[in-house]
Amino acid sequence: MANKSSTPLAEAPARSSSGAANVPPNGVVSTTTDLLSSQIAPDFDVPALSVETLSEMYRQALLIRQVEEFLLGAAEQGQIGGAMHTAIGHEANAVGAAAALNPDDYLTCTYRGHHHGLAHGMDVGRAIAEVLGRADGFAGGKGGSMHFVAPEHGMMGSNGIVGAQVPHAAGLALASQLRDEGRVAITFFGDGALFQGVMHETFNMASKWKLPVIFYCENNRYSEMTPTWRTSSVGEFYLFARAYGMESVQIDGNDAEVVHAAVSQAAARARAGEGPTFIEGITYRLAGHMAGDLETYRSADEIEEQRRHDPVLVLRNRLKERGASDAHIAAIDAGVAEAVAEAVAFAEASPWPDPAEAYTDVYKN
Ligand SMILES: Cc1ncc(C[n+]2csc(CCOP(=O)(O)OP(=O)(O)O)c2C)c(N)n1
Ligand SMILES: [Mg+2]
Repeated sequence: MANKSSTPLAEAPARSSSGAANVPPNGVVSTTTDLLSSQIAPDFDVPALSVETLSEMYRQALLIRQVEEFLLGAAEQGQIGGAMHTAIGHEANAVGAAAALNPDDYLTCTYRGHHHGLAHGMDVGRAIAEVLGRADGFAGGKGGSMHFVAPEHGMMGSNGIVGAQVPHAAGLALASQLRDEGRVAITFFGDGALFQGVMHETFNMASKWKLPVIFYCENNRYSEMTPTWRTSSVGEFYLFARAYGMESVQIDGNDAEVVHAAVSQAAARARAGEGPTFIEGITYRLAGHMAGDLETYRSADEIEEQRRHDPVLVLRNRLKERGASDAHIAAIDAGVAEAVAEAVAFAEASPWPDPAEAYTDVYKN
């Protein structure tokens, strides 16, 4: 059964019989902040991906990381209007899922969605331009970081309202089902979103109607500045879905190969008319909740510990284990650095939107 091909950067402590190394007083488990996602072993087979596929996933994860590091710096210099949330540390959830789906499958996600948009094929220069509020952005600079949208890539919208993108995905899945399109909808949300009522209405309806939708919880153990173990009555989030008669799994969300396997299975189930799957990807936010977060609510030691299972390094190590040469990896690194520099230059050269544009696309024409 358990067949995890993951090799973490360093040996992780074994899970205790109760499921976690340190269980807080209220007894919750996968919500604890000191759980390394490498401690989660999937109870399904994880097929080994080719070096070619792993290389592409590593390239994407590194590119996403470097784009977001640039954006954090730009935000600190006051170049970005509004709130900006990075997914530094979450990259494997995006690249593993995107590699398992078709380019025209539907996607919705949260305000923390740069990684999903980029993994789903959005142009890097235009994505950065959107965050910088420039005319070449995907929404002409009007959406910004929190409202990535690119229907031509199946990216139907990120959303600043916690949980709101989840019923949207069920609606897209219903449309696909009614039109017999064969398209799957995947929606990403955080652990904090699980306490919104609309999530549970959606789970019930999607399960009852066997909608082709994948509910993917990026459990980073924090809802803004609050550790989820302080607020959740349930320790293992994937169990919520079982109450709705839905398949659900808990996986290492920092291991793109495991994510790929879980999403592939969920997509096959959805396309076969067998309904939704809930995936709980255990991950960790290595940067603040948003640019400017002082991070007084967690210790530097906790973050350092979690860096041992940084998803970008997991992919790099996996490539080495599978025989990729140092030169091969160095060539990917150089290509990413060049691509990011080009994209940044494009975005920074993009003009500001014409002020008259402020009144267009506000309502449907
Ligand atoms: C309906 C609603 N309530 C509250 C907020 C404020 N808020 C923004 S992000 C956030 C935390 C969400 O945490 P989680 O779902 O775990 O996602 P994460 O930010 O960790 O990725 C909250 C409460 C909001 N945007 N929308
Ligand atoms: Mg969270």
